[in-house]
Amino acid sequence: MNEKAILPPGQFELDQFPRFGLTPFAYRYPKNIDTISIRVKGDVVSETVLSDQLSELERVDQVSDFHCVTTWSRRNLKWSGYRFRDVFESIIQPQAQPDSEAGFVIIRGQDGYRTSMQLDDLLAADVLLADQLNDAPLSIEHGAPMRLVAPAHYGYKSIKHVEKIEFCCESRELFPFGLRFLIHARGRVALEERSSGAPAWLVRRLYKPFIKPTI
Ligand SMILES: Nc1nc2c(c(=O)[nH]1)N[C@H]1C(S)=C(S)[C@@H](COP(=O)(O)O)O[C@H]1N2
Ligand SMILES: [Mo]
Repeated sequence: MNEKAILPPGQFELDQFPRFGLTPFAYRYPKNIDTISIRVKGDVVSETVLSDQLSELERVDQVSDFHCVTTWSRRNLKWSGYRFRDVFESIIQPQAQPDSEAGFVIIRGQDGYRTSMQLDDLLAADVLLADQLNDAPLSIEHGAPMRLVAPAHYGYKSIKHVEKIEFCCESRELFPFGLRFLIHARGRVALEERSSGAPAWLVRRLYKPFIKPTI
């Protein structure tokens, strides 16, 4: 992924890594950045809080590229944290016991921003719950105390300041009807799943005027 000189379709390389958020969220900062506390809820047998047990898992360092749907990419970010798959298998499955049908997962940040991912996609080896970026503790700008990193998906799936993970047996719409086209249920970068409904080229063009003011 990182060695390749070519970026995914429709992306251009940025020489910085800005904090980015949709306007309602961009200036909302998390209340708690000192302790990790992520509630696992939804279609589970018992609600569980992820916190100190995470540090018993294998720490994983990973260099990956980050792709915002508005078309900028930042290459070679060095993340450190825990594989979502390890968190799922070692803590979530035994403790929370999600329903075996719960393949739709809603992840929410302390600022209220949320997204959904398919459990299958979250279990990919490169999906992390990260607490470090470029050898330093994650800053508030980039998602302290812990964020999701899903490099194969557009940035809007990589929730910062994660506070809740909800397992659901049924999928749900998270955006109001008129804004739904802005996101895609899976959001895979390689397939240019930028939007639901609108063609990728149109979405790229729509975002163009917003790139400068938002980075
Ligand atoms: N909690 C939260 N997570 C979020 C967002 C947000 O506004 N709030 N924005 C998303 C979008 S659209 C992108 S591109 C990335 C940007 O990550 P960065 O701010 O670390 O660059 O965060 C994603 N995760
Ligand atoms: Mo984004």
